[in-house]
Amino acid sequence: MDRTLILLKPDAVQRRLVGPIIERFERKGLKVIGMRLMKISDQLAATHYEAHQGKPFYAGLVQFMTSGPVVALALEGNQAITVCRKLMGETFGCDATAGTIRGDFGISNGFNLVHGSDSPEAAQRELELFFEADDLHSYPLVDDCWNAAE
Ligand code: IDP
Ligand code: MG
Repeated sequence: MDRTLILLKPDAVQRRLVGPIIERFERKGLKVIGMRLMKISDQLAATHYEAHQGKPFYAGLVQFMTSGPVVALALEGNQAITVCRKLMGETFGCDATAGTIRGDFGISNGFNLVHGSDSPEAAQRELELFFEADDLHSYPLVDDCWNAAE
């Protein structure tokens, strides 16, 4: 079982798309093991996006991500990191395939609704940035058997 960090970005909250987007992940078979509505500080945005420091879009990205509340989700499931990235679609809404979250709900480059960890190392690092260990919950669901790897 993999775990990944998903952020529903400020545009998702502002556009009242929190429910429809979480539904995409749940419907696929991912389990919500942590969830927070929160405001990201400048410091947290800088740490989270440190790989992008120096890029032309960096300042705008930090400004966007700190502009209003986000929903942080910790999701668990078989191949969760890869599966979530596929559900999200390409980075820019205008490029993202229809049927994906970014492909169905947005057309902007930067305002692209969701963040998802892109590797196991990133997932572990990002989950620790957004969640205390006590706020991640392992629990059985009645349909776990149908979402198992085997
Ligand atoms: P990802 O979110 O698909 O992993 P990254 O390349 O890691 O994409 O970029 C992080 C975020 O930075 C994107 O989700 C998007 O919000 C923003 N971003 C990336 N490239 C651009 C750009 O060229 N213009 C504006 N915003 C960008
Ligand atoms: Mg990325």
